[in-house]
Amino acid sequence: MDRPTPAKGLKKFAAVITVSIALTGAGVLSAAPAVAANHCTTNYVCLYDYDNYTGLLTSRFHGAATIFNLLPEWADKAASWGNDGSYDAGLWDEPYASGACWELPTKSSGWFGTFDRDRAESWRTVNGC
Ligand SMILES: [Ca+2]
Repeated sequence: MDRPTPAKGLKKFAAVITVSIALTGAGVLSAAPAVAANHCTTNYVCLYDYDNYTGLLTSRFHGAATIFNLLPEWADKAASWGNDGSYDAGLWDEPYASGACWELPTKSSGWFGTFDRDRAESWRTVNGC
């Protein structure tokens, strides 16, 4: 007669736990791509027309300290950003680094939100605000 010994039962229980952990891990991994990913190229800072990093308005290489005013077709339009550069970028509400400033930390991305969207008009890609 082949009856399970307590030791065999314990091994089976341990195997079930291992499988459960593996499945949980797989679930976490499969969820990761669902997190909105910005599509900015490495070492660039990108501004997008819409939330969720779509509708690329413009991108700029990191480390540029000169304040650039956004061209009229890009001004007051940014709704989300991605900073894939190695420095903190600064983005201002008005031309020539005036008005409110939003700091875009290195290796970050996000949305401006309902109050701050469609306002940015000048920027640099180093030194933050
Ligand atoms: Ca503005």
